[in-house]
Amino acid sequence: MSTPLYSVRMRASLHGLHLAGAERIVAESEVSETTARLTARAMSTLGGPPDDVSCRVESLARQTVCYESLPDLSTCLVDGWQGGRQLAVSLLVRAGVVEAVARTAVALLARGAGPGGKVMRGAVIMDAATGERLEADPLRGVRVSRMDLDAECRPRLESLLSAASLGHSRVLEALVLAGKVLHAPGLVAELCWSDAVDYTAGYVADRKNGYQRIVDLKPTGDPRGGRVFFVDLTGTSLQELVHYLERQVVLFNDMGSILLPKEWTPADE
Ligand code: WAQ
Ligand code: MG
Repeated sequence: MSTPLYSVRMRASLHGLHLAGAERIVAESEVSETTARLTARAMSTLGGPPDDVSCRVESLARQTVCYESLPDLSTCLVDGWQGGRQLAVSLLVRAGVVEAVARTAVALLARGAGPGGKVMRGAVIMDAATGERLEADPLRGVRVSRMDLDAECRPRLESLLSAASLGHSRVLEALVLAGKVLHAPGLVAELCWSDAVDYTAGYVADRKNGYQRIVDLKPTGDPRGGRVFFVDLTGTSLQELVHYLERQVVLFNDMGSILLPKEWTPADE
């Protein structure tokens, strides 16, 4: 069991602008094929082809791997993105985020959280009680990395998601990312929606209620999106949190339930 695992990380850009990124953690025998697959994905990205693609392979010691389970996944059907944003605020408040802070975060992603309304490459870290932004670089934010499903769990999750009509790779990738984020020290909740113009869904995640998809969080055609990690750093530090998110290797060897979609109206509160 001492054979190393490999982290394979791809990023692609065009004229200096980020186009696509993806990563996997695989056994030695899978490295070549994974590299080829991620490169093919970079080359066929919407808005491409890129003028710069890098694919980095790095060995990881097995004893540093932390094995975890994925959270449950639920889906809330909402009537329009305004309703979706209202629901996101309610779910964040239930998770322990102060209401005014939750509203600030939604407004921040809506106008573009980077300098000048740009979309950030990574996530905002926000104090769940005060709304203070804690990430060191407001354009890059914090990038979550070094997480994946293990070889046995991946096909199981793929077939469950596709049976639930959630076979889009964004869902699986976001669930894995949120799964890691939820185990981070000091983490209270996460808010996310995509920056892809054709993808309006997002989610709120917290440890107790898991990954709660909200099918509509922005108007179609809107290129803005992002992630906010709400934190309470009592008992930990920003440095410890960021180190976990960027560096700790997490493999998921088990998953939660995939629940049936439910309608949500503001009266349900
Ligand atoms: N670490 C931190 N933040 C990231 C990362 C990362 N590895 N990757 C992306 N982000 C931030 C960045 O600001 C992006 O602009 C933003 O998140 C959105 O990224 O269940 O597709 O890859 O239907 O566009 C969620 C819903 C989809 C899926 C999320 O995000 C579902 C999505 P995207
Ligand atoms: Mg994107």
